[in-house]
Amino acid sequence: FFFPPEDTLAVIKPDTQHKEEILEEIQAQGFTISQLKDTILSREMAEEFYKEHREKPFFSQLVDYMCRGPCTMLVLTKENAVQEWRAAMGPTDPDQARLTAPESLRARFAKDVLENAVHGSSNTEHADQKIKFIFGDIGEIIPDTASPPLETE
Ligand code: DGI
Repeated sequence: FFFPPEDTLAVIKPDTQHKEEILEEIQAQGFTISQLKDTILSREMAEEFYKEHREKPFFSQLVDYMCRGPCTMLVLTKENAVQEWRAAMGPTDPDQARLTAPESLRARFAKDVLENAVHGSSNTEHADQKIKFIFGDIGEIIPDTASPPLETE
């Protein structure tokens, strides 16, 4: 069988002292980094990004954290990328992650349940939506104006 590769959105959140180790783990686990950029989210963008959590008591803290400094935004590509990246991150709360998934990124690098170092889409629909939101339509063809004109003989 051929399983087409899948995309997920991964975010290395602000203030992580472990960006290099996280990028190494991404490579070690065989994800292809299809897109990468460092971005400081505006408040409005952070609110939109986490709009599913608007009613949660921690929403404003979450938004403060997400726009405190640069995020590294990544599109990771692999067979079953959404689930595999969720597994690589481990549970939301690092106390739980250290018990149930001690090798996971959150067990190793999260500070607490809020400042938990990494984000990953929870399903393919969210992945497509958030990738568009952060990177725009990546299927779009950008004309290469630096190319020499075609020979027309
Ligand atoms: O998909 P996850 O990031 O694992 O978890 P989520 O979608 O339920 O929550 C999104 C983020 O909101 C999470 O990465 C950190 C924050 N958060 C989740 N649950 C709590 C929380 N922050 C606080 N302070 N307390 C929580 O219980």
